[in-house]
Amino acid sequence: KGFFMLVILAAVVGCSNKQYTRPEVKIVPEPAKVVNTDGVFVLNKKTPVLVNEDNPELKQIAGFLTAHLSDFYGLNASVDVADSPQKKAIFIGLDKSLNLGKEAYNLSVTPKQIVLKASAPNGLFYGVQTLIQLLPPSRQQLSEAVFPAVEIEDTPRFGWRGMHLDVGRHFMPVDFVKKYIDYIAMNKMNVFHWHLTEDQGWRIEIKKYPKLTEIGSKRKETIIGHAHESKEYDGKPYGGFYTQDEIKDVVAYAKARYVTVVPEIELPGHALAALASYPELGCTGGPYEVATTWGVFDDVYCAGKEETFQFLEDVISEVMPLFPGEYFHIGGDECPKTQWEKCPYCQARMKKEGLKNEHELQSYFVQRIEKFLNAHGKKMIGWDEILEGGLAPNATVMSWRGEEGGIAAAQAHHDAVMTPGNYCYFDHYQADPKTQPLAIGGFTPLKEVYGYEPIPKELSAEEGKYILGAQGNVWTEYMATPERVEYMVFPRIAALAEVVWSPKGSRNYDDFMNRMQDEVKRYDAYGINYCKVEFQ
Ligand code: TNX
Repeated sequence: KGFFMLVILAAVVGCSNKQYTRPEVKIVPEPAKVVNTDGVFVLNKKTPVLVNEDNPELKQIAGFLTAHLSDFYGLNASVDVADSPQKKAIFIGLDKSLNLGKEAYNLSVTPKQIVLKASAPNGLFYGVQTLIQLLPPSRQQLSEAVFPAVEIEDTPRFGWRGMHLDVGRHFMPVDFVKKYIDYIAMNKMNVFHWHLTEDQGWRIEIKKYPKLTEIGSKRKETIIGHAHESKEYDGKPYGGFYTQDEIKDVVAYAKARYVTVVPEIELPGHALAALASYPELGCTGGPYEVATTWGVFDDVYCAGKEETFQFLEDVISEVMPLFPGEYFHIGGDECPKTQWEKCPYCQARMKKEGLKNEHELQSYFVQRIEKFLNAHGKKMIGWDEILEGGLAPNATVMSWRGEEGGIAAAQAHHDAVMTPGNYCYFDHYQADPKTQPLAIGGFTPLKEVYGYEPIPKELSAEEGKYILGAQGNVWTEYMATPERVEYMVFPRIAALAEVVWSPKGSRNYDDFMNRMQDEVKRYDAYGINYCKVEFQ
């Protein structure tokens, strides 16, 4: 009988200690090392978030966590300063002596406390992204939030984890560009490649050349449907551009989320909007019109005239200071040589410089621009056509026509970023076209993206080091709205994030899809318009 009483007593004591089920750890992208341990850490209304230095950057990082706690669960945690981890607190500590990589972090969640440490703020920011993913994926009012106990040591596989956005074909408002940066950051990606100029629109204010936006940012109408099967236009004028103040605002927003913005000013091709604004920059002198259809156009910057280079150097001089990152993208893709072949200025230039063909003329063009960029402390990056006719001495190659460009670059000991169409083009269909909104073509479902390996097997271990990483490209010919961009980007961005972040050996599609079940709930909570075909 006495024994029976004891059991009851024990049960009563036990019950007064609330029981928590340990949530499953489901992080995307999968961290480098995860050890599941027993128990949970319970955050309540009194749990503080501590940072170990009284500085705005650390407080801002902690602020991303407290903002999530309040936005998702109505829990208002305070941010305070403390030298060392405390019981019943979340501690975010910058510790240079740890000697971790800049983007690496260690996270320990025990029933007693949470300790996040990194050698640089970047790592702490990614640790916070992980902490957010340990919490319930849906919005709900809570008095307590439960974290599963876990030990995580995490570091990215690649340094260039990029997403591109073409705002030339369709302009995307500043508010959406910021959301896009949020999406990049929450996937632990770190480069936003902003494609700012196109045949169909020039989207960045240049004070010295006001016509670029007065004329070049507007087109008289837009083609409906596929260019090759439709000549029907919507009859509506279309336009938009970013002021330099807006650009600065976006760049600062990205910086706070550890995203570097790489601007792209296209040359020598995809330049009709610029030529429509300043016709003297073309071989024939125009007149030209901002393009109203998609494709590749014969009229490009004249490579013979000095004023072309003066113009581009002036433009670049205004753009460079707006973007503190080290890379400047000069395009370089799809430049037909038809006008150059007929142009007396271009032919005279070729003769004077001893250039054998128009590919060498393009190479001359790009190398001149590279010299200018390098002299101003910038590294040049361009699409893989810049390999043709001789690669500029310090150039980084963005390999889009398959992997060949990246392979050639790495073998020549040049850096490369991999963006092959078959895996990284998010303008392709992701499911049966019959069930999908109109897209440019191609077929790149989620699983295909997930299966991508950025280091081509053709490369030796030494050459493989020149592969900086990979990037998803989002060309917007058939994406007229932010909602459509979201649809094409999600969930494929998550697959690519894992490709560039997680260790090669840990990749497992079924496991990824299991973790994605929570991630898509988060998409719902954020109101992201993602493609649901794989989640029904
Ligand atoms: C080729 S990818 C282009 C873009 C188009 C895209 C459509 C690249 C460097 N150039 O101008 O939008 O195909 O997929």
